[in-house]
Amino acid sequence: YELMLEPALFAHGALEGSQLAGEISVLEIDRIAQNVVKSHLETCQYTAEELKHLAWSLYSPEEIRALQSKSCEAMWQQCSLHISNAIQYVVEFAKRIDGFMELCQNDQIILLKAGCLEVLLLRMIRAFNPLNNTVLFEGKFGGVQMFKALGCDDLISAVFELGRTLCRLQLSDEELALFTAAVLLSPDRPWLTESKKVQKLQDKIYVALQHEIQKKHSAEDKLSKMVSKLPLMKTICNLHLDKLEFFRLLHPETAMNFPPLYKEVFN
Ligand code: CLR
Repeated sequence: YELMLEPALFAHGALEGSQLAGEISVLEIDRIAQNVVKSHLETCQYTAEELKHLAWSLYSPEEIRALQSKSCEAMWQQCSLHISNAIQYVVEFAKRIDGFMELCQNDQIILLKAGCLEVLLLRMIRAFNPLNNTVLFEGKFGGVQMFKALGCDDLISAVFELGRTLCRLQLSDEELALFTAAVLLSPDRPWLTESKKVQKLQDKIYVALQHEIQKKHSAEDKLSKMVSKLPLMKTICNLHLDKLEFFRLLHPETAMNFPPLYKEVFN
């Protein structure tokens, strides 16, 4: 019940009357942008400041070797734990986006299940250093070799490739916040019962994103570049599901002990 209160408090009743049907006012765009950016900053796990400091701590070659010599099962267990932990923050992000909690619970779950890995991959750019091709893993930065024990070289190199291409877009936290919200609120996810409602929310977020980009760039240009990365993200999500399925066949015992949230999202 508590979670229903917040959006109610935010809604500007007076504003609605002044709006033409279907038209979004600048005030509403600003309100949406503010809500989404605030939700992102509150739930993004690391502040920009923290990440700037962490970028200096790289794994030593010995530490990389130690990670590489772990068993496949141990490394999967470790990675699934971190992914599951990061998903919890994405769930919290979704809950704080105005309108999300007003969707039926069925749709909330569908959107999170379908979108959380994509959001995670987008959020990764904050923890990705394109200068030396490294990503933050357990407090330090390391390259693809770190994940050798997983036996998923193609998946890992696709993730790093995505990291590099996304970093080239130089997204601000505001742009990242709005883009991840738009990805989460994708009306084309299978089995949605109220996709019209989701569509309306996503439309407004895209308008806000366009508005945000326009402050510095030509919006059409950057927005279309951002949207053009979505297919690669989908490919990575499917590749991850394939790898997980294969791992489950080889090591059913370990897979059974994966974190419940990871299992629920990717079952
Ligand atoms: C993404 C941004 C989050 C913090 C975070 C936590 C875990 C990280 C993830 C980020 C990026 C991708 C990551 C993951 C742990 C393992 C995973 C590095 C930085 C790599 C790509 C391995 C995936 C292995 C699968 C086969 C399970 O705010």
